[in-house]
Amino acid sequence: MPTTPLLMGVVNVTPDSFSDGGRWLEPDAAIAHGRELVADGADILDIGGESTRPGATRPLVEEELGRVVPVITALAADGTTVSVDTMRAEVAEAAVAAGATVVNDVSGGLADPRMHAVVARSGASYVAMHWRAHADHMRDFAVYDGPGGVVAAVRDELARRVETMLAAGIEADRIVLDPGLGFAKRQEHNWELLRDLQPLRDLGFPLLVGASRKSFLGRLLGAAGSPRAVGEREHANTALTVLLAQQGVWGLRVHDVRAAKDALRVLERLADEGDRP
Ligand code: PMM
Repeated sequence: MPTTPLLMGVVNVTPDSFSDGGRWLEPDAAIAHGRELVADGADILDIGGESTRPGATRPLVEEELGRVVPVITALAADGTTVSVDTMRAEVAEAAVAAGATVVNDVSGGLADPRMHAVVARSGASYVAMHWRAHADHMRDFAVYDGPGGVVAAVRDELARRVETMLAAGIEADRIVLDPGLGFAKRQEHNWELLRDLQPLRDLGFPLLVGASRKSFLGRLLGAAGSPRAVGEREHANTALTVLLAQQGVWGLRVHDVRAAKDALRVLERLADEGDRP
């Protein structure tokens, strides 16, 4: 049985995230929500101040800083492991100064040329996700026509990101990779990646996967043309939690930590054979 994945609980301090936009925009609400997720079993809290929903426009850097820094400061002061979900080096730097120890960059460094240098200096762990373009035009980049399709393309593009990270001085043991479900991916691309994560694992880095509440699950569960509502996709995510845990992923980025934790507890109990006669 592989080791149990870490659960990264999502705290979106945004007005417009697809999954929970606006619910935790006030710092106190976001902090309280983060504490709830820790009580539910989150190992890491991922604090984000920019929505990456398809078509989203970017906040000003000052807005993003104003959203995430107070929340990170409070949650890190609790002793919780905090990750900042940002594509901006300036925000990553401020977040680490406020107590974050993980930088989760959905662009893998492509959105901000200073990111890798800042992460290298910071000593933080670095989650580099597969990404091709900002949310307002990422749909145009969801084309994977080469040999090996989406799986080979994601593997090769992440491998190139790793080279630039290492060259910038981010040590290998600080790097985590993420296939970037839903980012410049059509429905079928997400399923192909979930079906075949092994080539990404073969790159030799821990994997984080974020499937929670994403539209490919809504499309699967809904009727033609009307995806299942965001809050009603949890059982499907639980199925993926089990699948991905059994494949030995390092971490799962989830909104409903309690549901994911319950699934992991079942797997852990099954792996504990102490009750065999
Ligand atoms: N997905 C979202 C945001 N940040 N970070 C990583 N590493 N992986 C993801 O899949 C990912 C992410 C979008 O989801 P949200 O709007 O619910 O936060």
